[in-house]
Amino acid sequence: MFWNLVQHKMGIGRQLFLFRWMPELENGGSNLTIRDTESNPLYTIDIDGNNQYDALSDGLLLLRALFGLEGQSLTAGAISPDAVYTESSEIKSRIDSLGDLADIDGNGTVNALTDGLLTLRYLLGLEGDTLINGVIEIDAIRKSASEIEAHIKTLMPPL
Ligand SMILES: [Ca+2]
Ligand SMILES: [Ca+2]
Repeated sequence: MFWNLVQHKMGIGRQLFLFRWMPELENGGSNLTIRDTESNPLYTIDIDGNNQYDALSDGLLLLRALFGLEGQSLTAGAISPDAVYTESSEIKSRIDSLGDLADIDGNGTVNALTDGLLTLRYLLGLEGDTLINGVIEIDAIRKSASEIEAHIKTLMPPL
């Protein structure tokens, strides 16, 4: 079911089926913890800590975590051989620490089928319309591909 859903959203489907990862944030962005990536380079999307940004490890781990997967369901097949962080609890903690930075489209919530998919697509090398097609919410602050790309790049400092 999970992969059917992801494959659907990776295509051209328009239906927004949102998973609320942090329901306490639904009231808006005022209670988000603001983090400064430039002064704190620890906040990156190198989730498994192998000093590389990879779609099929880091991107997939982020997407799965945003879908609420835990334990083996979170990490199976998605940890690089040279990963520093291999336990699902460590992976989840690193993703949690991203906080509002993982809100790629800036709409105030962190969602799998928007923020998670945008990150995975970007790590897969997709850009422009292919990057954002079907996954930008109506209330997104960052709506254009260039804005989305710029935000994701702030989470990808040189390693
Ligand atoms: Ca990595
Ligand atoms: Ca968002």
